[in-house]
Amino acid sequence: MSSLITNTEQGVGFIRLNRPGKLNAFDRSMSFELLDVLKSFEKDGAVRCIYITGEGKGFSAGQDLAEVIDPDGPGMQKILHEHYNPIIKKIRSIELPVIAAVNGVAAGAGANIALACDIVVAAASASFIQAFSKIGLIPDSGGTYFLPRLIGWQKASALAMLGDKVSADEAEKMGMVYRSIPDEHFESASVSIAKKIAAMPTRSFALIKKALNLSFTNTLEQQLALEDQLQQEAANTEDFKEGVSAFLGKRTPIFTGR
Ligand code: T3D
Repeated sequence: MSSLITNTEQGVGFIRLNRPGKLNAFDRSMSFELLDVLKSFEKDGAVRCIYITGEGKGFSAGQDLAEVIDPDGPGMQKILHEHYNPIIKKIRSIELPVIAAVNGVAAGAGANIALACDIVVAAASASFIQAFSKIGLIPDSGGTYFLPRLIGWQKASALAMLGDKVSADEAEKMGMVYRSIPDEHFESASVSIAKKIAAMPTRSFALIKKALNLSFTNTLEQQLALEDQLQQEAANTEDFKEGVSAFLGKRTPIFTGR
């Protein structure tokens, strides 16, 4: 059985992590499948937004701990080098918006894969746990990078050390996620965000990602120069022409992603 369920609809590439009996914990096979499907959506001109969620009651419980102790398993070094680091780098560099729809618990690398996404929404009953310290590890999969940027040094430090469970509502309040959504509307509301984004100017999202990826390390001078360069690219897109023309013509724009 595949560890992912995927489909495309209305410009959205859907990815459902599919190991529900293990709360969608990542093993080597699921990690490679996720990387492959991200790459294939990247090349598929019809996909203009990627939506990642979990099958069953969890989003993902992070690394499959049974695989870690398996003497025939990949071992710690390969797990980071070959699984999580390439996934995180792909999510940040892919020229498409990636939405994490966190439907349930997100722990360890499962939490940090979600936090690497461009927009993170969570069902009200979902939670986030930097579970690493409980088993003597440190937050990986970009946890030590994204957490302090999202919620500040102090909260990042405390959550990384204590491994507290953070509810979706708390996560929204501290800026870890964009929005906590009541469970009963979660799937429809999160899918409708994805479909809305898929009908918007896709190239500008790619350029926004590039700018944000560098905004915490660039100086103001460098960031202004980068905005200058990226804005020229945005202004050369068909979607920019369409956006301005629709505004002036008092009509709804039809963006094509070009
Ligand atoms: O080499 C390296 O390891 C480096 C990479 C590190 C990356 C990481 O992600 S390290 C962190 C790994 N994740 C964890 O430590 C979290 C472990 N899971 C939990 O703490 C709890 O499951 C949760 C708090 C996430 C949820 O608790 P609860 O009570 O809702 O569910 P549960 O009963 O604990 O889990 C349900 C089933 O999923 C259960 O199986 P069973 O007993 O019904 O057959 C449980 O064993 C399984 N499961 C949950 N998490 C994992 C897992 N199986 C394997 N690996 C898991 N991570």
